[in-house]
Amino acid sequence: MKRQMMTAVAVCALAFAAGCASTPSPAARTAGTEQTASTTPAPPATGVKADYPITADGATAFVADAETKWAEVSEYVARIQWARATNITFDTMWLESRANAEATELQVQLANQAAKFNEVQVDPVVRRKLNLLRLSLVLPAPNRPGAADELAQITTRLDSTYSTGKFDFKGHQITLDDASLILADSRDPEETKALYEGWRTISPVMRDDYARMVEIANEGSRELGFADTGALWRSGYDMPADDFAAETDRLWAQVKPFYENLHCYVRARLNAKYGDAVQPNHGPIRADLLGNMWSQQWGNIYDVVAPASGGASSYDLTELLKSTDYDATKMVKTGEGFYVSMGLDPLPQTFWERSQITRPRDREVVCHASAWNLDNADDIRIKMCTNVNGDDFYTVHHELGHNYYQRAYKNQPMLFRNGANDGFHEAIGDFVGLSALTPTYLNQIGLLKTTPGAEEDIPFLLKMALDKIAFLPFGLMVDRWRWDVFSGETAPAAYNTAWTADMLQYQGLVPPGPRPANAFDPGAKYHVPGNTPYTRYFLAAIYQFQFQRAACKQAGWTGPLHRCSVYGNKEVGARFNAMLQMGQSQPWQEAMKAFTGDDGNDASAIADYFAPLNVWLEEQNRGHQCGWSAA
Ligand code: X8Z
Ligand code: ZN
Repeated sequence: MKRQMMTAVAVCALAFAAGCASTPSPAARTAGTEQTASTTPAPPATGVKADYPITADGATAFVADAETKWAEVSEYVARIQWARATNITFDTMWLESRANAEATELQVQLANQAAKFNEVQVDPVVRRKLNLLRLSLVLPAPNRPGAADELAQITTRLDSTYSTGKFDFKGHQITLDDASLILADSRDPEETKALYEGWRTISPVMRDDYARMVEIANEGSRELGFADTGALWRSGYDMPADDFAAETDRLWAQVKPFYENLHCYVRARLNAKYGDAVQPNHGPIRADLLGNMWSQQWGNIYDVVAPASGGASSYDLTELLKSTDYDATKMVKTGEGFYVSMGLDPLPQTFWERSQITRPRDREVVCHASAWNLDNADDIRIKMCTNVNGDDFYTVHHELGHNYYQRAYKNQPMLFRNGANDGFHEAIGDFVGLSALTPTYLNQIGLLKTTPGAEEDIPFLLKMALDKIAFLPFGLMVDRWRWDVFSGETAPAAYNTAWTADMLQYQGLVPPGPRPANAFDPGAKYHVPGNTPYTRYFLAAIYQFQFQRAACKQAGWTGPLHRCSVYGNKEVGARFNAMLQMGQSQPWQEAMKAFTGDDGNDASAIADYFAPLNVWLEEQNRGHQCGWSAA
């Protein structure tokens, strides 16, 4: 997703909206593919007036005009972005670059105009909007002719190169989704290595573009008063940028011992399966053995690491979905059903008419899942290449969380139509997913025949930890790498070695073999060429458990947190929706307090949820030398 303001648009798509925000549309049109040319608006002219008085009234007038203008432009740009993301061609790339450049120029202009009111005493709501205008860009262009165009061409090219990437595997050209499906199930280290290395052949071509993009965006960030683009990204959390970085360190220190326990246990089980030559029982883990292209979630290798005693886990969601009559659309309907059970409105008919739920066979698209709001109101959609499996069952709930958030805050003023922070936007659907993955819920919707007893707690928690705990260091390292790139600490020649070093330091992982001299492995992870800030997912991995703990308390649940499901609980739904409706109108700490009562970020909820597993892991690891050397 992209960055940006609160554009109409995608959460997880390039360009504007940063995580899932949206914008209002001025004319409340029923924008649709069926619109005729005569109703199609002309490209919006850029800019608002140049000469507002530098007074409180001037600030109010400027903000009002900026909101109207941004509503108009963001919808226009969102529709072009959707057209490119669902049909990548020379022409749609051309159009998107043009539209993105115009929108960036407008946002830079608005950010600079907002700064003129820095010394003026204004109403707090106006002050918040002025600040948001300054922070709204993910990649600002400098204010010189041609810069926004060059930047936009690079970002569209990077995103499209990633999305159309293919490589040779056993004599066939395969896509990322083909490769991911094989990697999830393969237990042949030669094959997993070939898939890991094969996918990374798509990205060396991106490296020079990426380096140039960093230069331009840094120039733009400095013009807006930030040290570099990383500093701009860290400034969007209602606290000083340095405090935010320190806060992520603090949270990581809280959860790291748990990750190290999981790492130690999984390494021993991989060693038992593959032997010392493939995976030694000391040091880092070989990244391709973990069932995911970036080793960011490890749930796909549950069968390899399942408790030796006590039998299999209570369920294999992929098997359940496949052996029942699930297809992609039924998975999305099921996800909608969860939100509706909490008292939220069904998705609009246009969602079903306009979403891309499966990969079209006749054209190139951006398959990385995203959720969009095209008109900043009700034109919400997902864009996925859904497969029938457990991973995509989770992703459907995740994406719908973005859409429900977007719709909930649609009545806020334009500049507040966004998540409380970008981590909130990512955490909404994940919170719902925590209930939707419980055996109790799967039994309620008929996927699971019986609800297992307490003997299945450890298998269930282990499976959840393979996804949720394994993700934490990855959620951190992507932007640690980018922060160093933007600050100049990591020069282009060191892009790949720095990435590999961060993998080792944070995740305790190594590639399956030496990387080639031209490797650009960060480019093989969507959010890098897609320019989606990633710390949001680290935050979401913490927030979703804070939401879960609070919701289960509201529901009167007194059992273990991991068995709690809020399915059907309209009281929790109403309180949750009240937080969603706040959008970005107040500092995120207020939204957190409103729903959870918590004062801020708190990793203790994740510890509560997984407490029984952590005890169990420590027993399993007794006598093992855990950890790895990052040197
Ligand atoms: O990008 C996503 C979502 C869209 S916002 C599918 N996620 C991250 C990823 O895939 O790397 C969700 C989990 C983390
Ligand atoms: Zn998301």
